[in-house]
Amino acid sequence: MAFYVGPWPPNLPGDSRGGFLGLFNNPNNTANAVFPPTVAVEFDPFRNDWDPNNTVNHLGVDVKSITSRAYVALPDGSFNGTMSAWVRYETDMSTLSVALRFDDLPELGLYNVSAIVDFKDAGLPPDAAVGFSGATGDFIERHQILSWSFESTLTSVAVVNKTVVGSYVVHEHNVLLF
Ligand SMILES: [Ca+2]
Repeated sequence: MAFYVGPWPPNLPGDSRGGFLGLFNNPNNTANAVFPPTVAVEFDPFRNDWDPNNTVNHLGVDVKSITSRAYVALPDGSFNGTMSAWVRYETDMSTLSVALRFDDLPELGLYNVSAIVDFKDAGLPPDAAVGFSGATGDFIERHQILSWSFESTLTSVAVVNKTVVGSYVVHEHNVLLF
């Protein structure tokens, strides 16, 4: 699953099923003509061809591509139980940083990844959508967003739907995002 920032209003890119998380077009499909600019933080428990080859589970920052610009490898089997994640964007440094804690496996400590991301260069419009999206496919997982919050120093943030009953079926994968 992924937390993302993308165009508003959000729509489903063509051929973005499976491991493309419903966020990125399959770049191998020549029928795709529209590539919505999207920046995402992926919590990925399934290794596809485009994923890092030294790990299965990883936490990645994706910028207009399903291939992560930066990632951190996570232990096998760690995407289980309750987790907490913090996503932060520092405008001055154009840096997107993510911290992930496995609440049920505290001995693992914190995992961090960060990447230089310029939202304007990424093509994101001034009005952007923020939310969650998940993969589809033959392997079933259950992701539950137990709680999340969003803060911005901008004055014009419209909360369209603050009720999140996040239980979409796609491994037990409970995430608290702050
Ligand atoms: Ca994947």
